[in-house]
Amino acid sequence: MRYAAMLVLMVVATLVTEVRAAEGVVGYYRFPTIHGDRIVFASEGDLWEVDAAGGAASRLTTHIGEEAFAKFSPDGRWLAFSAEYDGNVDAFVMPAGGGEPRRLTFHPDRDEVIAWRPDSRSVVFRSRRGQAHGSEWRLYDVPVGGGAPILVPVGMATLASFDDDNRFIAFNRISRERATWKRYKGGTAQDIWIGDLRRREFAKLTDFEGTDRFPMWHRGRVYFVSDESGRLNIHSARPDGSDPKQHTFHEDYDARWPDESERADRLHVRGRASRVRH
Ligand SMILES: [Ca+2]
Ligand SMILES: [Ca+2]
Repeated sequence: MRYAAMLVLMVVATLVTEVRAAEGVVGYYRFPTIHGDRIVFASEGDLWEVDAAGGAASRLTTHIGEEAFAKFSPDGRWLAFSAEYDGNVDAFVMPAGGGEPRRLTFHPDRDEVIAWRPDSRSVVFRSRRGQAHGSEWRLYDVPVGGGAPILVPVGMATLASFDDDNRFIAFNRISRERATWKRYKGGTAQDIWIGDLRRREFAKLTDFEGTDRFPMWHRGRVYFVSDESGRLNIHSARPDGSDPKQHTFHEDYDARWPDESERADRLHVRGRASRVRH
């Protein structure tokens, strides 16, 4: 498992180099999502697709509005993302291979795509709609076919991932992933929470005083990034907090905005593509 994770991190570094060489320009590549051999990422205000092995990237969107936060559905059929097409950020979905985006949210607050439910039937996005304080995000489900968003009843929540049975959620209550502060240990340092959606029971997975964020549920473990080593690296633990492990050991750059995908029996984890200097 450890070697698979490190291998894919290396592949992404190669990918960035090859994309740069193919276009003859230096890019800024953010918010990657992976499914099987396919990676979609954001750059130049559009979404791009590239093979996980590297090569030239293809532009999936061309609208003047910015697209970001793309997430492949677990079955690989769909690509959900957030875009500024109609005056503010809303959630959209389109076929994974490209096609006409279909709008899923219509609220004047930002609606940022965070995850999919395991059955690929609904998109989970975060929004501050209806909140008195601007820093309090909530999670909402919206059916892939469209419909009224439904609050995910876990209280304050930002980044999230669901187990394969759709019973448990791993999530952050606080959003600080855009901040560039290093080794922050103040009052808004992020921890991972585990929620049992059936029994409505919640507990902290992590208690490190620094940053633990981007939970990714995978085969009975919860993976996340933590700066416990001084840099943001990939860690994991069982849902009860036992058997903690560190999987990557980057010392120069943080692993940011990771994503995971199932392929055969391997876990794919990658760092933020833009961590490569440009
Ligand atoms: Ca665009
Ligand atoms: Ca909106």
